[in-house]
Amino acid sequence: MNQLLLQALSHSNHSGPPVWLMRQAGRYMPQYRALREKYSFLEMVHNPELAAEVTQMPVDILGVDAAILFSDILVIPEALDMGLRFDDNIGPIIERPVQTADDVAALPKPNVAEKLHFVADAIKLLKSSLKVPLIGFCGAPFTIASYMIEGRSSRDLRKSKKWLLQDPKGFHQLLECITNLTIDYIKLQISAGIQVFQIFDSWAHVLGQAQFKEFSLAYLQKLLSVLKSKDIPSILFCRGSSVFAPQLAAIAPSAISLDWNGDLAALRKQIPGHIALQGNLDPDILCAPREVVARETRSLLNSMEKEPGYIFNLGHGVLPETPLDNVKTLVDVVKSFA
Ligand code: 1CP
Repeated sequence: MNQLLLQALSHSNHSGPPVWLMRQAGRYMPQYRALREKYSFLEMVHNPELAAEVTQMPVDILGVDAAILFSDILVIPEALDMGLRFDDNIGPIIERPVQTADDVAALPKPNVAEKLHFVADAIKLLKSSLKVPLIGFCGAPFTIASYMIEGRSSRDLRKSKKWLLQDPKGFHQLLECITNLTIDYIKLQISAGIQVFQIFDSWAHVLGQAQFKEFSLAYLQKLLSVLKSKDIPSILFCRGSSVFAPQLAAIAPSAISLDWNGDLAALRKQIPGHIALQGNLDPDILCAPREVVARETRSLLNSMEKEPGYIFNLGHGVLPETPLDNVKTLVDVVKSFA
């Protein structure tokens, strides 16, 4: 069993850093695209055998040090029967978004373990075959709320921000509802066998510091307390994590995953040493010529040399147009850095 990720999370890795990539299983991979010709994204997510096969793909093809469960953060609104679908051009669409506190009160109260049993089934299948740690995940309540309100991906989250400014109480009711379901979802993944858990707050960067504290951090803290009580190492990723790092450090996750805007070595000096760091290569670099990929990867590795709590990753997910060979180059460069 490859223990590098768990060692880095406990600051005891004295060889080269572990590497895995957000969105390491996805459309940039020809093997993934071949499966997608036969099945829709949601069919793959709902089918434990297919989800396990795709989770395993980057471990076999790239040689990464961790697998992340193939699923999506939006299974929570799906469990609320909000009419989730994925359009190849638009991305996720939620047919029946929530607009008022009354809409929140009218949401169903699903049994998460029943509705999302396919996630537990995929984890159980993977447990017997994987030779690297399996990362479970969920969306941060604020990020999930934003999709539930906007109905699809939106650059500025105007409706969500209008709501939280006009009716903070109603907005908190929505966040509470999502948080309670997510706690059940985290417990489901832990009992099925995940070893590490990452929380994605992909839209946190639209919030100011005080808004982040009130509408995101407070709920992230609730999710972290569940992970802590079960001794599962946690990684917090935000778009905006370079800016929110002091606030994130205050709720003490095992690791913070940094976006690419911050200088990782400089942030290392600011973030308390007991918190591991993950990141933060700009995903666009992976679309550059291969020598640029190798040079930038080495440069980041050199800046974090001898850091026992460092996990190599990107500052956000692999872009669909990324050449597979460039991703292989990145992983090879990290693996040859002793
Ligand atoms: O085949 C396809 O077209 C599907 C593309 C795809 C994939 C591969 C989507 C749709 N989701 C996923 C898998 C996924 N999503 C994983 C597991 C696989 C892996 O990482 O290797 C994870 C962890 C996620 C998490 C996720 N989904 C986030 C958080 C991370 C991030 O990218 O910020 C978000 C925001 C989503 C929503 C979502 N699902 C899919 C898309 C294209 C999006 C983003 C839409 C947007 O930008 O608003």
